[in-house]
Amino acid sequence: MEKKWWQSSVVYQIYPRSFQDSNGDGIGDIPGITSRLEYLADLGVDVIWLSPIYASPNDDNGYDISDYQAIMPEFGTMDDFDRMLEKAHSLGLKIVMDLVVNHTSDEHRWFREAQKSKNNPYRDYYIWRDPKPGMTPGTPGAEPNNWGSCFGGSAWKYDETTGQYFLHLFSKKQPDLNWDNPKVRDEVFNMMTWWLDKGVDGFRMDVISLISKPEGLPDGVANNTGFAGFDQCSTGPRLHEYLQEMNRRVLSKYDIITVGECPGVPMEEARQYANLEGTELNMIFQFEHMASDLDPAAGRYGESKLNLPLLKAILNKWETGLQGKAWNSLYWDNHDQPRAVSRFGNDSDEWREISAKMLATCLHLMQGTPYVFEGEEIGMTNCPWNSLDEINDIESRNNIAQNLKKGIIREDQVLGILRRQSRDNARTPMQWDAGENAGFTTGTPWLRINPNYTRVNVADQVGREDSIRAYYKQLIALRKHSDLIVYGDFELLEPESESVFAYVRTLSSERMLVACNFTDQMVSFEIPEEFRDGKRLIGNYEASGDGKVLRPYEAYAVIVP
Ligand code: ISL
Ligand code: CA
Repeated sequence: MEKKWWQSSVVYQIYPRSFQDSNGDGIGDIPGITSRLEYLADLGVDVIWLSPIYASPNDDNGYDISDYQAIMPEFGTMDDFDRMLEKAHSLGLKIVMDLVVNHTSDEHRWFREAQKSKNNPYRDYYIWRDPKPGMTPGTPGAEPNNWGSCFGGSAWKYDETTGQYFLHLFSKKQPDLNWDNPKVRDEVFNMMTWWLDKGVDGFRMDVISLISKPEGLPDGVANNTGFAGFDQCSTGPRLHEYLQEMNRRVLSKYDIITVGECPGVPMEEARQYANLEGTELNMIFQFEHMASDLDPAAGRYGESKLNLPLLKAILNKWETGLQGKAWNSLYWDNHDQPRAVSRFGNDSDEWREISAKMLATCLHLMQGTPYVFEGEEIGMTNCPWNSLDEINDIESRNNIAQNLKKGIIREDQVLGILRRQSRDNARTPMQWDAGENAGFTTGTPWLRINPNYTRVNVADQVGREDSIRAYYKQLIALRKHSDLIVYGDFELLEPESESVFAYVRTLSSERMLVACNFTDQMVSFEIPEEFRDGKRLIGNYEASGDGKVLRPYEAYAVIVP
C-alpha cells in the first residue's frame, strides 16, 4: 500500500465561534485562532479543520453559507484569513476548510435570484416542486412528499411568490442545491479551486452523502415524528459519479486531505467513497458508533446508556472491513455531539482525567486518521444547562419543541436531554484558563461557559506532566514514529466483554496489545502470554498493574518484540 501523509496525521477541529475571541465581542474569531496556533503546533497535530468561517446569517452557525468566497464579518476579514494561513503553514500546520455544498443559505445570491421567478436562470440551482394536487398550497399535507427536516418539521417550504415548494433537508434557511444541474457542479468546483489555489490544504465535506437525491423524490417510511428521515437521500443514484467528477476536475490536481461527512452510510459503501485507489475521497466520517449509546426507538434525544459490546462490534466492523480497501477516520467528539468524556467515559472529578486518557488511548491506537475536537485534549465535559433559554443550537431547540408538541417527550425530561445530548455541549467556549470567562473573551460570551472551567482548563494542563493534554501529546507523537500504529492490522479481543475494550495490532512481526477498561470498577483481564514481557508504550496509570486486572478506566498499550 502506498503511504500517504494524511494517514499518519492527526487532525484538530476548531469551532471558530467558540475557540478564542480577540476583540471582546464574545465571539471567537480568526485573529483569535491565529494567536493560538503555537498551542496547536505544540500539541503535535498536523492539520486543523475549521468549521465554516464564510459569510452566513448564522441560522445554523455558519453551516448556512451566503457567500462561499467571503469571510463572516464577525470572524474577521480575508486578510485575517490569509495571515492565519501563512502562520499555520510556517508552523507546519495544514488548514482544512469545511465545504458545505449540499445546501446554501436562503440569503445566498443564487437563492435570492432563484426565488424571483420560475424562469430565473438560477431557479434550477435548487429543488422546486408543485404542491400535491388537490391540496391547499402551504397547508400540512400539500408538501410534495413526506420528507422531514433534520431540524424538525417538513423538509419543504412553500414559497408564495412562485407557488412552489423548495427542499431543505436542514433548516428552512438552508435550501438544498440541485447537484443534477451541471451549472451547480461547475460553480462548486470553481469555488473549491479558488480556495485550493489560495493554499488551503483540503476539505471536510458537510453531509456530502446527501447531494444526489433519488429519482422522483419518492415518499419514505415515516418515523414517530410523522416524517421520513433523510435515509432515502443517502448515497443517491449519482453520488459516486459526482464525487468522481469532483475528484477528476479538482481534488486530483492537489496534494490535499479530504474527508466526507456521511451520516447513515454503511461500511460496504464506504469502501467505495474512501477507496485506496483515490478516485473519490480520502476518508469519511461514519456515524454508527455515535448510536451505540442510544435507544433506537427513542433516537438522539431519548435516554442513553453505552452498550460496549455494540460499540466494539461497530468499530471492529469498520476497522477490519476497510482494511486494505479504504481508509478510516477516527473520532469520539465533534461540534454535533455531546462531549465524549461525559458520554463514553466518566466526567466526575474523580475519573475525568483517567477516563479521558482511556478514551484517547482506545481511539488513537486504532487504524485510521484520528480527529481531536477542541477541548477534548483537556477533557472538557457536557454543560449543566439550567434551561432551554441557554441553548443556541437550532437542532436541539427545534427537535425538543417538536417532540414536546407531539408528546414524544415530557417537559420534565427536557433538561436531562439537553445535558446529555444537545450539540451545544460541544460548543461551549474553549477553557483556556481559570480567569474571567475562561480566557475566551473579555466580553460576554455568545454561549454559556461551562462552570467547571476553574478546574478544567489549558493553563492548568500545559506543563503538568500527568495532564490529559500531555497524554494526547504523547499519543500523537507515538503515531509519528510507528508504522505499526498507522498501518497495522486490527484484531478485536473479547468481543462479548461488557467492560473491556481490547485489541491487537499487527505489522509483520511487530504486535501491539491495547487494553481499556470502560468502567469505574476493577475488572479482570489476563494479559495474553505473548505480551507478558512486552514493552509498555503508554498507559494512564503511573505503573503497570499485575497483568491480571485492569484498574478503573485503566488503559495501556504493550508492544512486542
Ligand atoms: O449529528 C447529527 C445527528 O447525529 C446531526 O446533528 C447533524 O446535523 C448531521 O450529522 C449533519 O451535520 C452537518 O450538517 C448540518 C450542520 O448543522 C452540522 O453542524 C454539520 O456537521 C447542516 O449543515
Ligand atoms: Ca470576536
